Amino acid sequence: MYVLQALIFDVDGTLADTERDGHRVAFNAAFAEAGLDWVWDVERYGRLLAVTGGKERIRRFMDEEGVALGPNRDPDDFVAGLHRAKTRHYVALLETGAIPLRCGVARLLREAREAGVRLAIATTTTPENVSALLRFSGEPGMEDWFDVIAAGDVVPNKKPAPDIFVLALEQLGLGARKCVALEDSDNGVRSALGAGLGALVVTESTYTQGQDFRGAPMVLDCLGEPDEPARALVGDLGGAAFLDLAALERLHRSVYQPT
Ligand code: XBP
Ligand code: MG
Repeated sequence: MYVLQALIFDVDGTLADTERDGHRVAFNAAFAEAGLDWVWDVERYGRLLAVTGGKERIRRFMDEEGVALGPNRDPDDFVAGLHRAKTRHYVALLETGAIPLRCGVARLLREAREAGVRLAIATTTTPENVSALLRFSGEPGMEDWFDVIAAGDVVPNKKPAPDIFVLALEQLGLGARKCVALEDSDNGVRSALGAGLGALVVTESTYTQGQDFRGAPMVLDCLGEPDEPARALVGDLGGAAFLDLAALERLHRSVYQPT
């Protein structure tokens, strides 16, 4: 029986490394479809990722480029239309199986489920994207493994604001001290810590290596597998090759019941 009662997962960069080869590609496909000559290369997209939320990111780009729409075009409608097209392209990309779950994710989800530890999601991305990722990159029915999926525009403020984690905790009906959060980015770390989730594991992703994860008691390069050991950058796995529930329980205890 575990003291920790739930794991709250971020999606992009944590469940799967989606940004560079998923979202970015889908944005560019939506821009091309709309007849725009905008192209977000890997480097530019990396800078734009400082802004969470796809619509907000398009806005930031338009501001940076000084894009002015004609007097009869409503910017919100314009951005919302582009973003809907991007989501369609992103889901189609996931359907090809192009974006696998990260190393160790399916194993840890399965272990938690078998042990009766509840699962939740707290993400900035659009709910449709979460369903598609779990369906096409996970396994059938994986979406139902999660008691709570808090995603997208359901909260007024996106990460690094704590809103989405606060909502996930409310919907779980649990206090932060009963949970462990898993994230990949500095914005996500700020959000989780802001919601009181001190038991927090970061797995660095393609765009977040070397970011400022101050306050996170554990930072890994991935969750790991028996044949693909994880490397601890902050904290330690006690000699284990991968992060499992026992390691999460130790982390939880070290944060909330320090000796
Ligand atoms: C990361 C985000 C999202 C995605 C794009 O989400 O900031 O905006 O980059 O998805 P997470 P949308 O909290 O899971 O790391 O275009 O649907 O916003
Ligand atoms: Mg993320």
